[in-house]
Amino acid sequence: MASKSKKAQFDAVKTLEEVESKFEMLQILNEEGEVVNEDAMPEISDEDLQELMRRMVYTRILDQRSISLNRQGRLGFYAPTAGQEASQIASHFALEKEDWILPGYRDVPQIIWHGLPLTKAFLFSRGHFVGNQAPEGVNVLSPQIIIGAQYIQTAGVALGLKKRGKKAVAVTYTGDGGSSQGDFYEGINFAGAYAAPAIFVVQNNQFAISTPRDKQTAGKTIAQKAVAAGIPGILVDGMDPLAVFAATAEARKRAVDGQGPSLIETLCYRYGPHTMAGDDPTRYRTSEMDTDWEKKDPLVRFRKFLEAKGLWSEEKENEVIESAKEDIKQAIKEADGTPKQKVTDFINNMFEELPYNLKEQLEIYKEKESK
Ligand SMILES: Cc1ncc(C[n+]2csc(CCOP(=O)(O)OP(=O)(O)O)c2C)c(N)n1
Ligand SMILES: [Mg+2]
Repeated sequence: MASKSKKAQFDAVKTLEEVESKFEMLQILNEEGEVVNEDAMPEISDEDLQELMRRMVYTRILDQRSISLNRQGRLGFYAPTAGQEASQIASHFALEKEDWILPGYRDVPQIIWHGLPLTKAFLFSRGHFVGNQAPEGVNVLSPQIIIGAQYIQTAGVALGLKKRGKKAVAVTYTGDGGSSQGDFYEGINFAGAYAAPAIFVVQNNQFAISTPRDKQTAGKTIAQKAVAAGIPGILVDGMDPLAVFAATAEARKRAVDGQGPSLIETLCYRYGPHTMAGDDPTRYRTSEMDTDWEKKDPLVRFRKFLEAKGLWSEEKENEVIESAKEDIKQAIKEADGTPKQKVTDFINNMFEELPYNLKEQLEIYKEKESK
């Protein structure tokens, strides 16, 4: 049948354009350390501002030391964090002790600031089972290596918190690459459907190893993926500690008030390689790109902001650097002194109730280790 020349009653392309245009990036502190969005300024005391800076400086030193310890063969798996301090530390700073963190492999700093001893972080890097045992009351899971898997686990943890009537949230992190996984969509969708108190953070550092962000999705932003799950999503300047803090604090408030989960995309950059296992970023990134992003550095802009308020000084910064170095020295010594793991430790640590085949292997290794 010939179609009548009727005016379209709908315009799906326009709908998409309208939705995408809403996802503007939230920035509070610009690259010069000036407040450019007074209305969005979070409530945060001078002491907390200083503490946030202290943690970011400490974490930058931890990253530098971890890289050199890895090169000396004294650490194993390590995924560098420099450039992502605002994304990681300022989001964590908006949380409370009773919240649960489900990190990815690059998110070791957040679980350290949540209470995981540095020694255990080093043991995790060495693949030692003690590194996967968080002390009682430290609500963290081990860093997830399977990309995106922590998103589904977070929906479950958040639902558990809700069923127990806890005023706490489950917070998880993945990367731009992780947002392409089925687990990502399943996690945010399920949490949305059950109004589970979760915060889903995507640290968009624009590369999944060497794969650029524009190969992950046709979407203009990753934040907009929240719309399909019926949950709030926000794109944040991931180099701006105040914007990341404000967005996370808001998301947490909504979650504990019973309003369900949120998705936060933090636009950031990792200065180093993907991991210390040998990738070469110069093969997939230009030095111009590196320099442009280093100008946005979260520590530089926060330092300027704090100095203008009389809240930071070179002296303060040096104290933090020295104390970080001292802590790291002690922790690596302690890690060195930890008894080598035995195969039986490894097996015993995997299940509460061992399956029959592992029970058999356990006996074999008990016998071997007794000699
Ligand atoms: C399910 C799964 N597929 C592939 C890998 C291999 N892998 C390790 S890291 C990575 C890239 C992830 O990139 P992104 O999510 O952007 O996080 P980033 O490393 O940039 O922080 C891939 C593909 C994996 N660990 N798990
Ligand atoms: Mg990435």
